[in-house]
Amino acid sequence: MSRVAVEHRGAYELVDVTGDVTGALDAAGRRAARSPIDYPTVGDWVVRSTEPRSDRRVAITEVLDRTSLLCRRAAGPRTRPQLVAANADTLAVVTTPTPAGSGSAADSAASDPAGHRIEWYLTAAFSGGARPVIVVNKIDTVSNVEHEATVDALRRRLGSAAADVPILATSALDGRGLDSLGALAGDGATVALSGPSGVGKSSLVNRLAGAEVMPVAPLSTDGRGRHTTVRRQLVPVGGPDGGTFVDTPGLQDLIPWSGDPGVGNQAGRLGAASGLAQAFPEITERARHCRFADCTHTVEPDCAVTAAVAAGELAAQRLSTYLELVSDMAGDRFGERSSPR
Ligand SMILES: Nc1nc2c(ncn2[C@@H]2O[C@H](COP(=O)(O)OP(=O)(O)OP(=O)(O)O)[C@@H](O)[C@H]2O)c(=O)[nH]1
Ligand SMILES: [Mg+2]
Ligand SMILES: [Zn+2]
Repeated sequence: MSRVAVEHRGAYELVDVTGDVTGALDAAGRRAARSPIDYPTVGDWVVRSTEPRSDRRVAITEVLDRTSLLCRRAAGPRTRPQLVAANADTLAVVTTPTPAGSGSAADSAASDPAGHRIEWYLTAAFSGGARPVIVVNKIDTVSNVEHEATVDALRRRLGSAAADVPILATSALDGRGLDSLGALAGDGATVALSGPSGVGKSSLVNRLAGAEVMPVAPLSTDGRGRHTTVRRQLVPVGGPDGGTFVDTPGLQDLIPWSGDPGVGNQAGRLGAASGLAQAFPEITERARHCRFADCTHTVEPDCAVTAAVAAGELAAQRLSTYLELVSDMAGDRFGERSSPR
């Protein structure tokens, strides 16, 4: 069995016991592919030919069923999925702490200056069958009080979902919290890291691997990341537990893919509805009691969700975050919904 470590245009760097080879999907696989989801991606387990073809690539003859698929909506006007990683057990959403005095902690902790929103990542993880974990990195840059305030603000912001989302605090500089992060990849598990540019994803991976596997670069003068990592890459970490990390390029935005990720569990297929239900349990549970099955929780009468906000049982901010996410997933931001004329 081989695993896809790096993806190039039409070719894949594969790792297995015999070492590294480059592979390409065979003609039958290409013919059968209906969408980007049907192509191999980083983290996939594949079956390959032993002998290289004339172009010195081996043929990938089969992509094994995935246990999870992290998938985002590609930026731009066309509705298309973009794969982040396959078979990740955990999605580590990396963020940084909020120094005191930099605005309202409750708002800024969950959305960093680049505007990235933790709830989007959580929904993508849950939709695709990976367990989300939040990693607050660079805790060496703030006081303990500030770092605890960041974690508290995150928990408050995540509402009922907070119970299902562990929050780790790390420093790739002084090594704090790295054992907990490394432990997520114990027993041969795979942990994908995602988040905005410059939060220290590659620095964390390098620390865990004990080598400069991934390039790292300082922030630009305005404090933003420089998009140093340009490709997704599998990074095996040594140690008794084995385990694998997937480093990924920093994202402006991760909008969960609303289509079928093609993965499931005993309860059935996963996907956007299941992801939203896990990321916003207190909203989706109430929504079952709305008068209209297709209630948008905005203007409808007998809406159990807006009633909960009015009664002070549900934070208005939580509902507006949910509605914004649903609208992003529907592609409203790209003007895809045809407006009635
Ligand atoms: N003080 C401090 N600096 C850190 C820490 N982790 C990373 N950095 C610094 O932050 C900068 C960006 O780190 P990277 O690891 O390149 O960030 P990244 O998330 O991989 O960024 P992209 O690849 O652009 O997505 C570098 O200057 C790192 O040295 C940390 O825990 N503490
Ligand atoms: Mg990086
Ligand atoms: Zn409603």
